[in-house]
Amino acid sequence: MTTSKRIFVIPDIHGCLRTFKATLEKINLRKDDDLYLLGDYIDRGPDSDGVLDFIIQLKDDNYSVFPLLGNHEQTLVQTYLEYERNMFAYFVKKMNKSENLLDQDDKIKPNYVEFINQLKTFYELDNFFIVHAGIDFKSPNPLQNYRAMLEIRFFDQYVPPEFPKTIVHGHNPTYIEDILEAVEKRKKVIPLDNGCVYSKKHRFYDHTRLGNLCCLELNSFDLILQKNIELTSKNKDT
Ligand SMILES: [Mn+2]
Repeated sequence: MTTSKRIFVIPDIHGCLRTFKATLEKINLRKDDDLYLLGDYIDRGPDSDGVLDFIIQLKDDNYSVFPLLGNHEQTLVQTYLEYERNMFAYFVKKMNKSENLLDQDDKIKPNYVEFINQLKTFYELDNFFIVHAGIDFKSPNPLQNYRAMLEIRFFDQYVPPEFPKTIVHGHNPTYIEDILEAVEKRKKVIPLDNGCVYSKKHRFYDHTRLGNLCCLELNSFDLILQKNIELTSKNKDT
């Protein structure tokens, strides 16, 4: 008898460390599980540095964690290179509420740079393509369009029928009924980001249909939901 190991996918955590930890407790994460994380660990939520520290700790403790790059991590590193110091500090501290990612000189703490620089843009399993945002099938070389993999939205109608894998992605806050339907029908594209950080009334979103951190197990297709349990909310409209 073969027992396949459990393979979990968790999308955009956005600084929601308590919610992330509660999710891992709910699934009782073990070292023989694989855990794929879809990126966007930082910004908006209360504890960006705490989330990065915790993921780094899981890896150090020999959990099989496969963290992907999200556009927020990419943007953090990119704006550091492009902006002058005060603008960068304003961007990180005031706009994204992630001041603990910076040291006293307003540089990104070196261990976070090291962590972000080794993040992959996608993972391919036998039956799954795992990516932060999606794939731009309208571009000439979709599987080399790494920018789209971090930023694209609403691509599912362009997935060609011959594309052999199920695409599991985050990035775009998706109402819970649409996630449940995609999982139940095992659609070709599975959105997993239920906007866990958007648990309070919001200008654009109906927050009553958001606010869970989702966790999908790829063999059973069990979907585990964890409500946002952050004590403070720094999430701003964006
Ligand atoms: Mn994103």
